[in-house]
Amino acid sequence: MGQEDSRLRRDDLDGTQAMHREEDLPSTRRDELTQQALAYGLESAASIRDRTIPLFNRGKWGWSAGTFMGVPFLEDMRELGGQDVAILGVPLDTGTTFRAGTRFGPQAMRRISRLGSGYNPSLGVDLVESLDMVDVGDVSVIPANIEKSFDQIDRAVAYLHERAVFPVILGGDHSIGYPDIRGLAPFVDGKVGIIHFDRHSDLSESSLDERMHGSPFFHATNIPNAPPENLVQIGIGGWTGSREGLRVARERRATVITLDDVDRYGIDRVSEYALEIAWRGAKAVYLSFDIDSVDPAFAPGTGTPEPGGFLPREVLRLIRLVAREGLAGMEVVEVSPPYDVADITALLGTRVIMDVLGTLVLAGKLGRIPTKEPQPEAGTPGDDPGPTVP
Ligand SMILES: [Mn+2]
Repeated sequence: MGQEDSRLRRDDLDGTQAMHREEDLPSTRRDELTQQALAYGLESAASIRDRTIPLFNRGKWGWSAGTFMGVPFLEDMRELGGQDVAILGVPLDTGTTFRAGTRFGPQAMRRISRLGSGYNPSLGVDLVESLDMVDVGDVSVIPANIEKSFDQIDRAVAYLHERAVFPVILGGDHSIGYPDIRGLAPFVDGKVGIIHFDRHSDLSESSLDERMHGSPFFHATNIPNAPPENLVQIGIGGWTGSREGLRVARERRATVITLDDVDRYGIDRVSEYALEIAWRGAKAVYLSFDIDSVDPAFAPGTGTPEPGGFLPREVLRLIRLVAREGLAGMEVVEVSPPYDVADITALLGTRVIMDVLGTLVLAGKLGRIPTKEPQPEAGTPGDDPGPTVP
């Protein structure tokens, strides 16, 4: 405890020692892992300066929740092709204007999706038998730059379409709707219709000077083969919508169906009308599902809750009805786990996905309905029709 012991010299600091040791530390293994991630995760969009960032994130930050429904993780993206469905996470909340948190949406939906077997007794469909599904992990988004993130998302989604695998996109805030459609449109030989569930029309050109989560459909419907006449929005209403969005909808002749319209005309008629609008002269239809279309009593885990939304039973029925004509892809956006209660919002998001997939299978639009080899055995208990109830 002498006077000289209390002298503090820069050379004696742990920090200084670490600086010197760092020079001698090899980076061999890290470099190998980076190269492997680039090989498996593919090259990023041209706008990304750091070329060590792969297009599909292969592990760094995130990716710890297991895969969606426990399906295999496709680590090497060069092997994509021939599968029916690819689950793609887009952990972005840079587009939120107020309450952030949707970057945790993909991992929350993946985690709670394991509550379920893949079989649904009311649809009578077994996704495990009917679909070859892989989880391809997350897009490497650039949180500080939404336009670079759009470039990454567009490129990743385009890669899935190029390989003809049905994309299920786990958002993410709704800004990703624009690059999701930008990645799809070049692969459709004709017009793309959009069926959009939301309390908000998301048709503003910008928010806070940028393209944010209130603007995906303004920019998506600027894509030449995604015209606004084929955009149908279902569930709009409440006090968080933007006036500009309705002006744009009027000017561009998009179709806005409020929740009061749904009450007035009923689920069945609304679904038929939505299909008619989206499919008019179109070759493909994309489904964009904002979880805030559901009442916040059932979906509190979202950034812009708006009371008076759909009941889960209503929205699941509507979703099944609009999916039966086939889809070119889907997204579930705005699940924000920091605001969630007992995972119910994330769970509902997974159920929207599973109901759509089950419907596509039953409609013969995706995968297959497997049948057993016929078993020629007379008088099996299965032939017994059971007691008749008078
Ligand atoms: Mn919304």
